Amino acid sequence: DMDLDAVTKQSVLHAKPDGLILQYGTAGFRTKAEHLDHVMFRMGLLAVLRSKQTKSAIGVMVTASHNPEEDNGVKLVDPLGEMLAASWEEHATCLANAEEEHLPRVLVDISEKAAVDLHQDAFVVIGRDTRPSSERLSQSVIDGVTVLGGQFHDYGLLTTPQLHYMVFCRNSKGQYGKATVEGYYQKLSSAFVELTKQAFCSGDDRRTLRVDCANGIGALKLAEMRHYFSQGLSVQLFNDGTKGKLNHLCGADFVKSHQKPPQGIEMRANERCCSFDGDADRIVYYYHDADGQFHLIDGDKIATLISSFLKELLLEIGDGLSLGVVQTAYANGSSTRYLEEVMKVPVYCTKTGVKHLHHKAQEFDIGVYFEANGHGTVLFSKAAETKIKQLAKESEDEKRKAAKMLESIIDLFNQTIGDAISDMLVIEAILALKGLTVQQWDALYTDLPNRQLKVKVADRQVISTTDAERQVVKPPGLQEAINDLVKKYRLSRAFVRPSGTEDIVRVYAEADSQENTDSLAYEVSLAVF
Ligand code: 16G
Ligand code: ZN
Repeated sequence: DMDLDAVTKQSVLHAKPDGLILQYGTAGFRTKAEHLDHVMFRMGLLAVLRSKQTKSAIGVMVTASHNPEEDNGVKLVDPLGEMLAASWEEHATCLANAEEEHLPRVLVDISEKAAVDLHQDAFVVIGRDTRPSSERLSQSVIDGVTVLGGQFHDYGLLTTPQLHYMVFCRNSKGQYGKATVEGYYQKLSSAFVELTKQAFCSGDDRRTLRVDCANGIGALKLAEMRHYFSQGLSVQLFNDGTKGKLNHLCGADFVKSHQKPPQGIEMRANERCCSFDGDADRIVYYYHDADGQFHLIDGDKIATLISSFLKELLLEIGDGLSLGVVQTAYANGSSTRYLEEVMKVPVYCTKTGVKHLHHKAQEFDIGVYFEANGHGTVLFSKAAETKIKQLAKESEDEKRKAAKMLESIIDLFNQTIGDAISDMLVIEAILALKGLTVQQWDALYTDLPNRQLKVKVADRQVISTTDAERQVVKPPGLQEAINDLVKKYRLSRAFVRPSGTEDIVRVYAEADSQENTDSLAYEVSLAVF
């Protein structure tokens, strides 16, 4: 049973600021670090209940991803390394906002509603990013775990995807990999070396990639890991956290939203660069050409490269395995058109947020999902994995070769969540195997000009949407107004949605020229007021 007196006593040391109300949003709780101590303690409590209920290890990650250094955040990771189930997001919100004196009652409520067996053991794994506040906050998580009698393992500094990987490893009894940082490095690196063998057989063809690490955790982990795959790829680290500030004028989110290179990286014409975000679960590529023009290769183009490679291999093995691509409304219209019309791959659109894409992608034998912002991965069904493993053993020649490559790719992807390090290795392997330059990759299709704007409104929740956030249902009249504006331009599209991470409404527009796109986005933002 729960020692509620102990909880009450401890909780006083992690007091909730008066009047503060927070929501478990798309990526957990996220706000100024100084407001989060009580949330961390309480998420430690909640992780114990979730662990008892699922009879599995549960993860707690302390990070605020691409947010400024002063912010922090926390999210729970479910047994298979997935995002926390939606019904528990509500429990998380209730628990985080409970007044001190109601805390015991709320814990009992959750246990009853979720039918938690309180006699079960609980195990929680904890990771954190490099923010100055993260160490202290993860200690508060530990306080919460221990006061309810939970066991824990604190991994200390980890990328978010590494924590997801650890959770899945622990719950799959070694089937997915070893639940250590070393195990993660070895699993991915040996898959990369195996996959790229053919590409590097002709002499020393070691490739170089410049990586902007957003002054975050990615730098530490990549610096440790690069020795494992150094025969095939040499990575040069920039914004490694020794000088600059986390996410400040750098990182994947900065590059994608400003559509310009980060500060602190030395670019050379036509050479590949990439940026991670602050917790290394997003990646975007870019380069500048001989005229100094900047070219961004976002999550949509990453999804396209990966899908076309997978599709070729699937044709080789000829086994009728289904391939699907999942995007959000932010996917560039050109990417969707290319995937559907040129590559003849089925494309689906879901709401923003990893959990939505992830669940849709699970419907296919092979489900590729990417957000335009560079978050994504590929999921392989159990049936697909079995089939591929069997073909890699039994079939011959070309078919066998393709099956073996797919086998390595299964190991190279982090199948719990988008992972910048894993995605980077997949992309580098594909480019090497196909002999593609970054320009050739970029030339697959031309992005439509696009623009995102933020609009401050009194209450962003007055806007509600449907059709994977592409249509407004409330307030009445707004969708009609957007339709009329969109009609004025060629190749145009626009939508608005309340942000799940900031107190704003986001506007997205696409059209035939940047000028028209900017006008459309501006006009739509006026209609939102
Ligand atoms: C979170 C989501 C990300 C999404 C973004 C949208 C996860 C792990 N992360 O960062 O996928 O693109 O929110 O933010 O789900 P927005 O709602 O403010 O546009
Ligand atoms: Zn992130």
